[in-house]
Amino acid sequence: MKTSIFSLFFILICIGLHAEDGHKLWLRAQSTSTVNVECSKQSPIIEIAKIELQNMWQGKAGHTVVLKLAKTKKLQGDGFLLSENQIESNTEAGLLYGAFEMLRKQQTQSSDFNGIFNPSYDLRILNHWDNLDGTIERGYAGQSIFWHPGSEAFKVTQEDKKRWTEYARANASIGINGTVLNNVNASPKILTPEYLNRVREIADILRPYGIQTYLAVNFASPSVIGGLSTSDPLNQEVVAWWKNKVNEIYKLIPDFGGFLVKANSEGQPGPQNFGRTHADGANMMADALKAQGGIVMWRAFVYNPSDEDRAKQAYSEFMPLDGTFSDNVIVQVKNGPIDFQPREPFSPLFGAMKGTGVMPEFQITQEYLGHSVHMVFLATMWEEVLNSDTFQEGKGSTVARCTDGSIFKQKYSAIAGVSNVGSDINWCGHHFAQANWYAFGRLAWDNTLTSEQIADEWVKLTFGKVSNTEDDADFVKAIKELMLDSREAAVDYMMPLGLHHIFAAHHHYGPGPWWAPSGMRKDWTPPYYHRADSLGIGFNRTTSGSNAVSQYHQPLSQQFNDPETCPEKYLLWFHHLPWDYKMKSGRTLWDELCFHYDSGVQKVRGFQKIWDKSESYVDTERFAAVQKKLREQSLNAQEWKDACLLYFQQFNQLPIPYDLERPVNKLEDLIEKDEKQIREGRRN
Ligand code: GCV
Repeated sequence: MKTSIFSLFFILICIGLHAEDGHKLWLRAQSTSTVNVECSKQSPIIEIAKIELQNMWQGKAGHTVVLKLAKTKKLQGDGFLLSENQIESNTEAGLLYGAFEMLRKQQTQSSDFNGIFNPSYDLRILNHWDNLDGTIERGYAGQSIFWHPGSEAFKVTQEDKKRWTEYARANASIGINGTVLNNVNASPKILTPEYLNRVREIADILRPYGIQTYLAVNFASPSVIGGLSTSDPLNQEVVAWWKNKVNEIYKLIPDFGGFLVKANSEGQPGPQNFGRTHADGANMMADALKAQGGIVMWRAFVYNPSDEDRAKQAYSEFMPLDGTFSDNVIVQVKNGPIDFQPREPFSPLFGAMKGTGVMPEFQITQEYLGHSVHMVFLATMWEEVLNSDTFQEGKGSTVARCTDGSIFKQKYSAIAGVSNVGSDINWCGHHFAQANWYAFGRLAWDNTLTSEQIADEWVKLTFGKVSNTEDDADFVKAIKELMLDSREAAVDYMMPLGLHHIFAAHHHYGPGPWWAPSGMRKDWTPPYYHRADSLGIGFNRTTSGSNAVSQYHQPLSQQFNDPETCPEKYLLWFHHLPWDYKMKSGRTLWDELCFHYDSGVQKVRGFQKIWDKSESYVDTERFAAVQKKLREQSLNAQEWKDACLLYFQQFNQLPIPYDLERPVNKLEDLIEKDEKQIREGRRN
């Protein structure tokens, strides 16, 4: 009896040790044979490339791979040339990326092995909105992996180092080569010696993986931590303070990347506090960094509670400054004109700022797309943005080509993603949210990849389904379809047809089209955005309204201006239309809205079916975890549909089409549920 209990205990421990917690991300292959890796040079990066090849090798046993540092013109930046026997690159980091590409091709059984792989962007950067107390703004996967509160703040443990190493490896495997360690709502304390020393420790671990460290800085630092009476960028003491600070940083971190700045936005200080412009502020910092090769990423996310349509404000403020920024300043622009909504048209700044370095900012963390509860694969959204034609330099001036150096010869090409990484064992809170981290890296490396290609790779790498059996292929196909459909589903059950920002309260999770507490800034409340009334719904941004359409290049401004030619996915973004407006489907606007909300719910119910059918292909732990999240997503989708339709119905008094499923929630219950959450401080 004793023995059998002992055995059972032993078995349980073994199972526990092998429990599939998702920690290994897409890097779970183990070598099936040996490989010889040769390189005439030795360095920490090259050593890692060798080890990775040896540890994950799936190719011919006894094969030899040569890592060759070259000076080849056809290779750009960290680009590499791949063949079965050799990886060639002009940079050491390129050899590491080549090693990971070779392994990825083996693991996904890809047939096109040879070729040149040049990165689309020089700088492929994650932005962490991690606060120094260990919390993460808009983070849904635990605490910061970089910062700890209280007495733990400056201790670097073995556990920290292990996590930073794993993090660096995961990033290197997808080509990410930079990371901003702290929140853009930056604490000035980040520039104090204690924190800079910790930054040095982190940078030392990231460096051998080819990752440069950057910091978000607070514009008022000279006065807050430097003891100066001002932070005016034209004041000579302030200029000297930043120069000294930059020198102090480079002594600790010789390959430091530079600063990210959120200025004069949502209460953050900036040059305008001193009557100066964004360019004055950015150039002063850029000057301090220039000699060391550092850059400034200056965010264009600005808006004030003025009468001007919020969607127009970034363009209004930044366009007059075009051509006045130093060449080591890159203006960082969110993908849409408002704020990472489930769907927005691209920001009109892309392609318009012809004399300025401009980089796209995507949000990997799902602030507005169901946090770490909803399964939403974001590659389709980013693909849509990157492929949007701005027409700024004629047809084909896509956002991708306007920002990656193909059209404008800016000194640096760059792209940023707001990270979804936290201390959770599976890194991102939802197993499928890992796919968004993966997708961002892959698109930053190659902005012509399709979301279908990326999903295909990720599913195979993450669930190990690469055998060519029909069953495995069916599994990969089904999961891929689910992922590719997931963002449109979220748009449908949250904000179809161009609706945007109709979330409840500050949490940006559930529906709240009614939410407008008295005294609240109007542009922080949903009615400002949906403008529903007895006559119709939508924001009039045409020439007869806020005229945001004029910020787009022809033929887009004209196309967006007319409801007949405006793509229906942006209809209510640009137009306020009557409830009985005739849609392309022949339905009225109201019926179409109902149809989209219902279809979003049906899609999620369909995802549940697909997932349940996949049970035998997925390990028990990840299967159960995803199943649980899908259940919650399904309930949430229903709430979104019911809340929005029942609320809008109050204005138009029209029936929900009778062939659609009826609401199952009452509006007053949903409002009460939301208010209760606000009262209890949950989800704020
Ligand atoms: C870091 C939105 C978010 C804020 C975020 C801000 C930004 O407003 O809700 O949490 O602040 O964007 O991008 O700066």
